[in-house]
Amino acid sequence: MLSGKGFKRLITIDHHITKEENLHPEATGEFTSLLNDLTLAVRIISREVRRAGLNDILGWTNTTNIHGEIRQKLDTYANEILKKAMSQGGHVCAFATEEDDEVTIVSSDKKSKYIILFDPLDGSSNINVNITIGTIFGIYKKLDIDKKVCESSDVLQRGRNLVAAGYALYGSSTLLVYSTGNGVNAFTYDPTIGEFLLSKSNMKIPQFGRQYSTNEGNAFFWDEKVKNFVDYLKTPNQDKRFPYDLRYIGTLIADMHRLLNYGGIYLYPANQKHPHGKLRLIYEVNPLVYILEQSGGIATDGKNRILDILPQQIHQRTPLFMGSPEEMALLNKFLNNTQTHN
Ligand code: AFP
Repeated sequence: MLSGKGFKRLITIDHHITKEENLHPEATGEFTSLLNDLTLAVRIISREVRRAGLNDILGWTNTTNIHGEIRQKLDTYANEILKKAMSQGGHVCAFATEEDDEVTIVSSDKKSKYIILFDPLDGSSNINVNITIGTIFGIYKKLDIDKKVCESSDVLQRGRNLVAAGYALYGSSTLLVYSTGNGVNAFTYDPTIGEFLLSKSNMKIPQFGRQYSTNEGNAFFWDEKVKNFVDYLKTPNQDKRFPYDLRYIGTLIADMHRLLNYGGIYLYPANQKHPHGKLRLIYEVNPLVYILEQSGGIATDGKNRILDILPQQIHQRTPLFMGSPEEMALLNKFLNNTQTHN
């Protein structure tokens, strides 16, 4: 039985969103309403994920997405729910999702000033085996709010222009983590009352950790500097932190959430199989990196800050290195050849 001690104060996500919007005197309430629509979609997806084995929603559809991956039924379901929820309030002018080939223009009303990008269900390969999956979202404003229709430049903005981002994790409980640029807060879903309650406020990534996270099955195809860096993490030295533990779930959000809590480093470098990296920049990587930076972490593609990259197309991929300040500084030494390991 939950004692209630875990929740310092009973703050619902709706209350928190309203409180944050009130920090901006010019706010109209539209953003609050937008986030409320989003959390409604997350509640519905969470319900279906929890019942997935019971109501024939597990398994594959007969279709593939733009990436050539066979769609899971739950992927398609989550995509449809999010699109429905995000289209109904009149605040969204366009959205792009991992599952759709093209951008969808939702409204050409001047009032509709937000652009939403989402990965409806990250970690598809884990769906059928009951391992944590999640939803990622990022929200931008139209570059020129006086213009009616969104243009491709509105959708393809740098991650640093995000006005909010977050993720829902369908794990041992459903957790929603989000930021509007004022720190990172996590809310745990209580299904008996249908509310997300604040469970961690102002989350900060540790300065360093002792875990690395990567698909090491690709190591053969990595650049020598990256191989060298990972070998270094795995080798004991005078520093008790070494050797590092390997932790890899294969659901980016789950790996990122562990990183946020325990520190260390996550890497998905470019390799010969994926010369431009595997992870999708605008709806997968940017929102997570926005959260990570808000918590004090650092993320690059090996050269550039992720949030400074100007996307050229919606399904663009990127290499990704993200983590605590100390591991990222160490990685840079290896990438710049100022440290090696033999
Ligand atoms: P989707 O399931 O949304 O397509 O994303 C999967 C993913 O992008 C990410 O969630 C994983 O961490 C990563 O791929 C796993 O890739 P590997 O299977 O190559 O390790």
